[in-house]
Amino acid sequence: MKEEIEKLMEQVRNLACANAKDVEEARVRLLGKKGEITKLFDEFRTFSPELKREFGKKINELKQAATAKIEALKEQTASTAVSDGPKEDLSMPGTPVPLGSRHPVSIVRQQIVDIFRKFGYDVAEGPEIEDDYHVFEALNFPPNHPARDMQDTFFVSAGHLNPLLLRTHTSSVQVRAMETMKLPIRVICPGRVFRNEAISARAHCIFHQVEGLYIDENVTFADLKQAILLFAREMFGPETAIRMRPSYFPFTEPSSEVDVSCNICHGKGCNICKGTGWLEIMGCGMVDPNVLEASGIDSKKYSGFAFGMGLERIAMLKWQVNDLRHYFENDLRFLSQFKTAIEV
Ligand code: 2NM
Repeated sequence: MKEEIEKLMEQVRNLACANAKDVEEARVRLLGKKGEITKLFDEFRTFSPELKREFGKKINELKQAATAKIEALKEQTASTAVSDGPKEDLSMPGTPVPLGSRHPVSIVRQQIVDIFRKFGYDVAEGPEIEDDYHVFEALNFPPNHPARDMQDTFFVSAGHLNPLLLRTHTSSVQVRAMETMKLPIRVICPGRVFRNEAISARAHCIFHQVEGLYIDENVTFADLKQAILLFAREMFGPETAIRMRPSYFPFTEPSSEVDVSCNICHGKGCNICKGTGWLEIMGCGMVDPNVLEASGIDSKKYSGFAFGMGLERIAMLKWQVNDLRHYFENDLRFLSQFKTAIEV
């Protein structure tokens, strides 16, 4: 009995366990119903009073030591309870996380915003759900203009004096800028716009614009032309030329379309510029005095120019994308081609 107790005491002292499962196994082996210490107690019970006196203290010490050791080991291994599988190999290479890429429309927007920031423009954003006043009324759209029709605009709530609708251009943000900003105003407004169009390779019901507005005393068409030329050279390269063609917008007078020289064929004519040597990139004009006055700006004292461009269109020209729908389909075969354009 003596050797047995000492042998088990030695085992208890040297007991070491890597995890909770090993601790439980040790507990069962020593103190379980058929455990070695339990068996010793069974034998002990059959002893004569003298023998009991001889071994009682030792056997109790053994039980206490074993119980304490098991408790201590349980605590130690509590956090390893789940790691009874193979241990983590910290020298293994990490799980690769594929790098995402920026959307081509975001890349183009960032470029345009950066250029105009450099020219001293602020950036403003506004609500996509707008009211008729900020999208049409304040921008000199006549009451029966086709854009105000259900055919062309998505209405959120119609049949109302000032219905809510999805903005068809970001000019509404510029109206809000004219209402609230101190003059002179230099602002560009990037954002998503909505038009009730059948979706095709060349049209979509959602697209993105950047519009710009500059209002101060004595702003002329020459300032407009210079601002656009500087922008075009920053955006499309220092050799870029611009051409302006007369046009019409309700909010500007005079109005113009802007073309840039085709930097694929350098004016010789190719299939991108359809043989003309020119690519249309934006519309612009001098802000109509009615628009200034509607927002409380004195049109005798102040004048301004404004311009607007479609980002999908510019991205199409930049990367020769032939179908607008690619921008909205989230097909990684398309999107992952713009990986190299990540600059941050
Ligand atoms: C364009 C073309 C021409 C424009 C006008 C205004 C405002 F609010 F000042 F009247 N914002 N944007 C404008 C002018 C937009 O986009 C093709």
